[in-house]
Amino acid sequence: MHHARTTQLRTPPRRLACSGARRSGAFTLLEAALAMVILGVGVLAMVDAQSAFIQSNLWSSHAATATFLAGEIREFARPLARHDPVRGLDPNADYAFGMEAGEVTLDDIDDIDDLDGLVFGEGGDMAGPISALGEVIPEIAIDGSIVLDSEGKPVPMVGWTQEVVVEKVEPYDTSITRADDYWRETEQDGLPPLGRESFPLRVTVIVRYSPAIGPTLELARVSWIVP
Ligand SMILES: [Ca+2]
Ligand SMILES: [Ca+2]
Repeated sequence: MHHARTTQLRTPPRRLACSGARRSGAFTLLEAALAMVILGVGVLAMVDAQSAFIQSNLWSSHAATATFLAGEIREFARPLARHDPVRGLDPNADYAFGMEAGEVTLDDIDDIDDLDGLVFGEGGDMAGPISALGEVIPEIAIDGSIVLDSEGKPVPMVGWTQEVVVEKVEPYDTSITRADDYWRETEQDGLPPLGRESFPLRVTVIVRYSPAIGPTLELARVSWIVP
């Protein structure tokens, strides 16, 4: 578009330049002015592209962080049994998913259903985000050092949360979700009997980021089936 306009405007000076040297000087100035406008547009466009690059770079690094944080929960859950090793789906708690009585801290989590409904991170149920080893991931400064609070303790990674949802699913069709206390004593709808603790689980991790300014964003949602 700019190119076409430039050609059009440049045509008259060339024709008039033949009629006198005095005038050609003035038009050369006009041409210089036009060149500056075009250069100006070019530089503005470059500045714009630069900020778009920074924006998309920020987006991709945040998307990578979100995927990483979801993966850490997956690794954390990998060695755990589906249900409590001692109490199973606790009859004293109406066979509910979640942490058993007496389980309070991160270290007490010893089965996958303990994770149901938990949010790791600021404003959540527990400190976080957490790593595969069950440790709170610290905030890292630009120089690579761990950010410490006024008491010298590491500050958890700022702005990030990991929410976990655990659901019981049908082994013959994992798109069917069952209630936490569901089981089948006899064959139903062609499906064989199955004990309360014998169903696969679907674990979903939702990673969110709250920027300093603006609304909280969901940046990753990862699900897997524990057979
Ligand atoms: Ca437990
Ligand atoms: Ca449990």
